[in-house]
Amino acid sequence: MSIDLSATRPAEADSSAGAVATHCPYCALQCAQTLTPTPGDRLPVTVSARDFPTNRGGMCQKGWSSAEVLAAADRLTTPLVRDARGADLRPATWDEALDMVASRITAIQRTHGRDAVAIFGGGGLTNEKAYALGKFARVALRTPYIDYNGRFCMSSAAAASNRAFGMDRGLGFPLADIGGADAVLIMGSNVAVTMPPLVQHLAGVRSRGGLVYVDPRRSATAALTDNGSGVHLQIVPGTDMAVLLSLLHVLIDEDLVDHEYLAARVGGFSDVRVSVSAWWPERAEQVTGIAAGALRRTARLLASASPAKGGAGAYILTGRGMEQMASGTAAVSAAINLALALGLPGREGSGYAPITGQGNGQGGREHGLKADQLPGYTSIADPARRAHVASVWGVDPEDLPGPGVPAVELLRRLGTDGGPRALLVHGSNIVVSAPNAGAVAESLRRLDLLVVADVVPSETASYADVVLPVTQWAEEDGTMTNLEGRILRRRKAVDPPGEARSELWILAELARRLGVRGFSEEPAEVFVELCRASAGGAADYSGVSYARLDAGEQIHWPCPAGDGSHPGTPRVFLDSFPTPDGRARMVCVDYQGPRDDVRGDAPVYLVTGRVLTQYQSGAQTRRVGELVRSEPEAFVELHPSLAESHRLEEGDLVELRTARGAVELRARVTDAVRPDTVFVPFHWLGSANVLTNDATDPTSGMPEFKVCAVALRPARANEGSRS
Ligand SMILES: Nc1nc2c(c(=O)[nH]1)N[C@H]1C(S)=C(S)[C@@H](COP(=O)(O)OP(=O)(O)OC[C@H]3O[C@@H](n4cnc5c(=O)[nH]c(N)nc54)[C@H](O)[C@@H]3O)O[C@H]1N2
Ligand SMILES: Nc1nc2c(c(=O)[nH]1)N[C@H]1C(S)=C(S)[C@@H](COP(=O)(O)OP(=O)(O)OC[C@H]3O[C@@H](n4cnc5c(=O)[nH]c(N)nc54)[C@H](O)[C@@H]3O)O[C@H]1N2
Ligand code: SF4
Ligand SMILES: [Mo]
Repeated sequence: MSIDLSATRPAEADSSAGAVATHCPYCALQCAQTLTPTPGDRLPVTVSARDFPTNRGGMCQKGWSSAEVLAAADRLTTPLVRDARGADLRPATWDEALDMVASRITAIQRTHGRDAVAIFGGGGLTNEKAYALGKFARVALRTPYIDYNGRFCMSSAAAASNRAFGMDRGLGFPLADIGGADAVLIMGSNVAVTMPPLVQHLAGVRSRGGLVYVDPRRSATAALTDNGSGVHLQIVPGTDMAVLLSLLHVLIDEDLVDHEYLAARVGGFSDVRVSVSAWWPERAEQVTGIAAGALRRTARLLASASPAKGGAGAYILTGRGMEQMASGTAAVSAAINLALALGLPGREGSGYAPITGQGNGQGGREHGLKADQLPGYTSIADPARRAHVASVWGVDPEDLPGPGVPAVELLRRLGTDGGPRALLVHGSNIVVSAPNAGAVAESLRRLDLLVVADVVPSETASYADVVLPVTQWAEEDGTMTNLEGRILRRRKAVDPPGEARSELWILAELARRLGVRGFSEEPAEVFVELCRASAGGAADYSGVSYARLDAGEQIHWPCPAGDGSHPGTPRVFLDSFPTPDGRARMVCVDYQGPRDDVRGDAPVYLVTGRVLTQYQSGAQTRRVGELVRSEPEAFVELHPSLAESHRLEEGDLVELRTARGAVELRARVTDAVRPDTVFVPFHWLGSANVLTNDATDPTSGMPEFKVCAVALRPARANEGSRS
């Protein structure tokens, strides 16, 4: 028998010789994995967890089951084209598919101008692919219309961080630093579900009773505050800002601010002090539903943990629960003001940070997927940066387009008069994940050309004229930048199936057909060019190389070239802030509630978010058997008293309706949500985003995913089964 086994499993696969060290395909924690090729087996690799400072040997179920997506039954293995609207997609050769895309782009641009073609990117793409896609938009298409799904994710935190600190790097410190803090305030980031291995880093603060968690739901992370580990503030949805303004009010009122730090390192405090003077905890209690006493105790807890008061340190961390609002930038500014008043940012053992989301949501915006940014996290409107990047790209700076528009606006303009008539989607499933998704589907139908590059036939791909099959994480080399701004290596373990090709090859081939040279299909070459283009920018990678990363994944940007020995920057702002005067800036912000607030005809708050065993639009995780068994379909969580008043029981179908659309979902009756609130996850077509509001933040372009007003009633389908 042993001879048979060795026949199907070559010797090198049985030893660890073929094993490859890489990182999980999904979220920004980028848990370290080892992939061992298993030729001849149903799954091409086995996945095991590797010890690393972020995941400490842990992985969640999505990471453990990630190999399943490599072998998905409907994995895309050949290009597909549609000969006419209404015709079925049919297999095609690469030449046929790429010729079709190039010739139709050329025709559309000839008739309607360069701006008639747009790109929508994704925060799951490697740094190399994100860079190549940004360059492709600006050099091969010469269109301003490029943006990405990171706009839905990190844009409010990024905008507020940039204006306060002059820089935005997710965590400006290694994740492990939070382990020593006396207090950690987490605003709407359900880490126990969205980054389970991260919870290990909260053990210290929980043992000291210092975890404060703000969420309208008693989520798994809220449960981490039980048994004296901390406190859960179960706020009225969309009122985080009122919590933050009143916490700052208490700090000032009780003279708990860090005067020395404010004098030395911060501008704008005197105005902010006036602006929060009306936010007595008793007033905030009316808005947030949190007792004034609890707000005062929270402010004192944070102050006593702060370095100024001799504490071991404090962190304020924000997540999508607070940021995905049309006032998200202001809310993050309120969080940063609070952190600055406590003297936390730029101090070892303390800080403010947003917890990033996608595997490379960080790198995506650093290398040019965002409408207004060039590589190195620099402004596309800055003449000096245009000149630098144009010289790396070998083009005239005058030929680079200017800033485009944020994602929601881009999607709205598709197919309208003067708007883009063609769209290339790389790494996003917008008909599931964009707000007011029904309107997005309408936009896609208006296009003359939709091209979707993906690993599986996503719901968005079903609208496409051309579908391009691409490689997945285990099939490619590259780099990813995790939630701590740490640059990681993604390494190839197996060949892709069928005709699936790397996006770098696809972009190089398309550029060539459009008459443009200078696109490499080799990740290592693209990385060298990316590093050069980033030189001198905020996210300076010019001192990084594959060789250095292969010797140890210790480098956090910025890492300028210098003499080649710059160690990178694990902790930012220790000496000063990268602002013109070296000081952080407080910004006055006014309280704003949800845009679509509850009213007579829509009396309940709808909040949206995630479950542990599904990822984003579900395109990947809905193809993994054990994850589907765990969460097979969308649902609505509602409180027993709300259920009773609508005569609803566990498992009943509930109709949810907003101004945007209506859905019917199964009820999960639970006292984990407030009686005035229902929760719906967004991982399925026809779930949360049929209902969500696409109003956006004026500064960041972030849509108001998290909170809107909804009407609910038993679905008609229940009536028959009930009587
Ligand atoms: N399992 C899983 N993990 C993931 C992902 C996934 O899809 N699935 N996606 C990854 C990505 S891209 C991201 S961005 C992160 C997101 O990670 P999180 O920010 O943790 O994710 P969400 O579940 O969207 O939202 C967090 C919480 O916000 C709460 N919330 C809703 N409204 C409000 C409000 O008004 N105020 C406050 N304070 N809280 C509110 C929700 O109840 C929810 O528990 O997760 C990453 N990890
Ligand atoms: N209601 C509501 N909606 C939300 C949110 C919310 O909290 N509530 N959260 C928002 C947030 S934070 C985010 S980040 C978005 C995410 O939502 P999406 O942008 O839809 O994210 P994914 O589902 O990860 O989509 C990635 C797609 O790219 C494919 N893919 C994977 N790797 C590659 C690759 O290398 N190349 C290419 N071309 N394709 C690849 C996957 O198969 C998948 O189809 O959703 C947003 N939508
Ligand atoms: S926590 Fe994130 S990176 Fe870690 S295994 Fe789960 S999905 Fe992957
Ligand atoms: Mo995200």
